[in-house]
Amino acid sequence: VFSSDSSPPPSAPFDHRIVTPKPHQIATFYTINRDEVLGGGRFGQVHKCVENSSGLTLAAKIIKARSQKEKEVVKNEIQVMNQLNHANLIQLYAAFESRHDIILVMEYVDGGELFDRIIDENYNLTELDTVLFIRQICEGLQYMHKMYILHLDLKPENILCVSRATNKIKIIDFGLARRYKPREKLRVNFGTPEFLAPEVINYEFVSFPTDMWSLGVITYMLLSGLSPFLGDDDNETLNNILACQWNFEEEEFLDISEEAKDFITRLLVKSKSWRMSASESLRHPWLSDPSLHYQLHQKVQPIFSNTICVSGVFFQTFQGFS
Ligand code: PIT
Repeated sequence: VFSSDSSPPPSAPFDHRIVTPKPHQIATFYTINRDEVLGGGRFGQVHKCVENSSGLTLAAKIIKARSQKEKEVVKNEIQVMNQLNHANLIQLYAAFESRHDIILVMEYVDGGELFDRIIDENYNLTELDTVLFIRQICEGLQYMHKMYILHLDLKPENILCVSRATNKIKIIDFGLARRYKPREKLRVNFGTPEFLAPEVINYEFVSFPTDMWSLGVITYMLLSGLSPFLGDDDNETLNNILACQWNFEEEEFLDISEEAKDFITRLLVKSKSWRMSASESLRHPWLSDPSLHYQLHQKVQPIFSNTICVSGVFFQTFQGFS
């Protein structure tokens, strides 16, 4: 039978908790595996760890925070995570504060970053796989937005796969997340501008549609392996975003459904009030039409496909079809 498995990922192996940072030594209660860095360590250092009393396997994120100001930023992240109880959002278990850092102990998942599936030749991401991933990101976002919380840093690195065998995901990194405040502007470090919404670059008000722009960029990347606004340098990338200059001209889109293209077209809209919301996205045919999903399921799969990365652009090589 055909099924586009829409069941949620497993919940965290503990009930939702309201966490306050404890002034204790984490080493008294947890054994941190310093050798095992999770997720490639892009967000500082996340280690696998075990709670001594229960034997529970968890993930510990060590955040350097010396000043009171740096500590307040991390405490905001804890406050945000305290409000979020959803299977598609990584759950917070405990927190420890010491002089030089705050450690967040979180739900452990073992599937690696979605980012790695975009570039890994061993994963042939089909359009139907992408539907399943994007639907779950949308469900996580719909819940966050219902709770009046913006993520503001959605990108493939911040989406974790639950296991290598299934297409279940959880959203991580609430370091920039915050309660929506009308007329709040956002200052961001321009580390990687590829995912920034026009209103963020322009230092205008951020809102729920700011996350929906990022969802459009992620969808484009999962379907093609290409980054829609990436230019030869950051300046060109920022200009492409501000001009909302992007297209489906690359050959990677030849086999992609019109519904997928329509979905992206309704998210990568410069004016934030015209973008689809998370709820509208979930009702869009690309995510909701079972007969479309059946057609996608029937499609032939390229085999021996390889992905190479040249100066930040992913190229897919085709050697045949099965
Ligand atoms: C895992 C497994 C893994 C990485 C993580 C958790 C990281 C989670 C995380 C959560 C945050 C954040 C940064 C990273 O700011 O490979 O179970 O809130």
